[in-house]
Amino acid sequence: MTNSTPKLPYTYEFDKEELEAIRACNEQHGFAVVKDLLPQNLVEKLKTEVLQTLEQACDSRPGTTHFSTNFVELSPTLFSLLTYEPYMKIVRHLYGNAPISLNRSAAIYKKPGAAVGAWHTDWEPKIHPYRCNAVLNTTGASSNWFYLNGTHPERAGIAIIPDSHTEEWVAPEGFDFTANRKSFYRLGTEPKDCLEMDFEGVFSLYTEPGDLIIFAERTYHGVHAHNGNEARLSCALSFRTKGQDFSECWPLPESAQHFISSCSPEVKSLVEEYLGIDTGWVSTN
Ligand SMILES: O=C(O)CCC(=O)C(=O)O
Ligand SMILES: [Fe+2]
Repeated sequence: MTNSTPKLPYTYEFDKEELEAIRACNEQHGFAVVKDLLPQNLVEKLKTEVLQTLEQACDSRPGTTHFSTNFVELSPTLFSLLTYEPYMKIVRHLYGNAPISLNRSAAIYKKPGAAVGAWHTDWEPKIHPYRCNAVLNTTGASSNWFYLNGTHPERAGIAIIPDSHTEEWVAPEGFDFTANRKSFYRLGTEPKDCLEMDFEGVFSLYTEPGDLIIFAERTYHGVHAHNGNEARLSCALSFRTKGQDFSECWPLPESAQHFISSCSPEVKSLVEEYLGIDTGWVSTN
């Protein structure tokens, strides 16, 4: 784990009612943590649903990581957060209470023994040929992660670089960017995505199971190695403002079609522009 985690000169952990402070911190510093947002019963249900979704896909090898990229379509509890007001009022406030759409969702099952997850930004440019990440991660959507076992650098906890969420941000001292600024590498080494977890600017997060970690689309993040003894379970949602142009996009997948048409009128406006995801899709021009 990193020994150099500095104490930040500003508050980044908030109570769920501190809507404006949460928004302002994410805008200014590229991240914010909301303490104690989900009650234990929702955390337990989400854990069960992450396990149900990903455990059977897991092989017996230690240290592997498994992803779902349409978890909101599969998890009744993650879906129920779309009408969970303590959460949704934070989400709406992040977008200045403008009309918003569900952008994407995820779940991750990470086994003990997993190696460091390389530093990267989720943002990537739409330079042909590009894939769905370039479409869904250039919408201005902040990620909302629920680390259901909490976050700790000993147990595959996430680390971020505060203030790395702007186009103007320069790589950490002694590093340069890899292609398209996707990651960075230490000068004098091969230009490969950075796996170091202890250099100046790294901020390792510590959270409890009901906490929410918000970070901006461009914020650089890396994941510590998993030296704990239970699988790390996490899930995420993201939202974007409505009315964006998706003329270059995959056809609405059947699972997303089914998901949208099965939604109650209460969440219609949040899901009517949902695109689902087709991880095999490639841009045509
Ligand atoms: O494993 C994590 O916590 C982070 C995953 C991540 O950064 C991603 O899916 O883009
Ligand atoms: Fe990421």
